[in-house]
Amino acid sequence: MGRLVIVSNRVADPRKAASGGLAVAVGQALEATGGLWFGWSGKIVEDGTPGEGDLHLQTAGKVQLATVDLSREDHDSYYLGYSNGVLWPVFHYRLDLADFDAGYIGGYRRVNQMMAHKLASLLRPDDIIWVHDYHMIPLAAELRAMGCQQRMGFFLHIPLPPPLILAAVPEHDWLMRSLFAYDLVGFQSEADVAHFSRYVGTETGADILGEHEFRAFGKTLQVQAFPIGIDVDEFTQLGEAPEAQEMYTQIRGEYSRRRLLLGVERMDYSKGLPQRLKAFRQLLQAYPENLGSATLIQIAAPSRESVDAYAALRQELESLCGAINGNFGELDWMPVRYIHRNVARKRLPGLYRAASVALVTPLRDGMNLVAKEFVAAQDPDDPGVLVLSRFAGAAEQMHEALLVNPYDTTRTAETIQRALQMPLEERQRRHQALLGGIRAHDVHWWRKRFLDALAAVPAP
Ligand code: ADQ
Repeated sequence: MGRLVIVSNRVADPRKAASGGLAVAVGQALEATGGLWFGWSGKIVEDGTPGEGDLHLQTAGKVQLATVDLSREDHDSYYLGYSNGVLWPVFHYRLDLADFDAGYIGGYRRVNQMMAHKLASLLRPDDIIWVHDYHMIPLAAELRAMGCQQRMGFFLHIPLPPPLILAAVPEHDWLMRSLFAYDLVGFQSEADVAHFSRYVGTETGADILGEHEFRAFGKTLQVQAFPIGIDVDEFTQLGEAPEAQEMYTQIRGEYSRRRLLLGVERMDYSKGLPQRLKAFRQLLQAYPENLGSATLIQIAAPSRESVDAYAALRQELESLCGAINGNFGELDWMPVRYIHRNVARKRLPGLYRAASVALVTPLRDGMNLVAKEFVAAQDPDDPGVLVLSRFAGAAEQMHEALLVNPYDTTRTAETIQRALQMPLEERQRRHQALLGGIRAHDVHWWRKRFLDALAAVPAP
């Protein structure tokens, strides 16, 4: 097989711990095989010329890192504007939060063109190119326009919404047509594949050749669900290291007389944080035996703070936490501990293990790796319970979690109560089944399945 070339918006040194699902999964994939990782350097050149940026090359172990700087104008229109102001909200079904500024698309196209141009100069004829996520949808089309004939695959880490929601993006037909420049397109869930199939069936008149094969614009495209996993062994080892053990001992000590509930994510409106806090408030109201005991540690790492919708979310969350603590708290018990910071990855397993219940309740999520990490970190003899939103891609696989509709506050609170009271034998049984699933479908399985499927695509 040829060299693996990964393209994603952000590039991270795979030898260093990263936060963010994509960085974690892709870093591990590349470290295993070696190859080239290409993307934005993270640097913004204030007075840079749009459509231009310096290319930086660096070696990190077996991996070559190639990154490009962005001008301020490109960053604002391509990254903040089109990627995070249009595609992210629409793909998470939030048309109300989309900012359809007609100026953004120019930057999105320009940056994809520039990226394609820089990448083309580094490519070898037998490279296998694997492009990640919504920032880079048109990259293959740009590379093809320059004559690149390598095998190209695309994986979307976020959901693909139903056709009528997708159609709200003014450039939806251009975006979806761009996907046909790839040989293989992967989605997180079967629901996403079904949305794709319905979209191309109704909007483009594509021929549906088989469950996974579509023909349109003179091109045949393979499409499949490849649910992403975590590196279970790595995460288990991380849990045995001193940082995680210390975290576990400290939290268990602090909460020895209490029941701990835990939420961990980037601060993002897709993660259902206000709804979760309302369900927790309902739990305290409806089941007063939890007063003085149930404590929610909510970690929400800062994310995309210069996008307006994120600042509003932060305010809403802070006010909800303040109100819950004010109304229910005692001198010796605060129901919510809200932390607007990253937790060091090495400490995370200890925190997960100390919790009786994890609340993973996004309104929409491509997959959600926190759900899988929580399961991997548990003590099999005395495991915690996972409360999982049915709207996370992970819900298609993790049937033994307690599935909830996060918009339904009353029943979510009921389910949290059930989780807190679940007998040991049931917890063990559910945990064992969940762990078996995430082990069988881990990140190595995901990578191999995608790359095998890409290699198997018939030559044009
Ligand atoms: P994200 O939206 O970032 O990923 P997720 O899948 O949960 O969501 O991955 C988050 C990762 O970052 C996890 O590894 C987690 O441990 C870490 N993390 C989150 N908050 C943290 C914090 N406060 N401190 C430290 N670490 C933190 C996108 C999609 C998801 C999809 C992934 C992978 O939105 O649906 O599962 O990509 O494809």
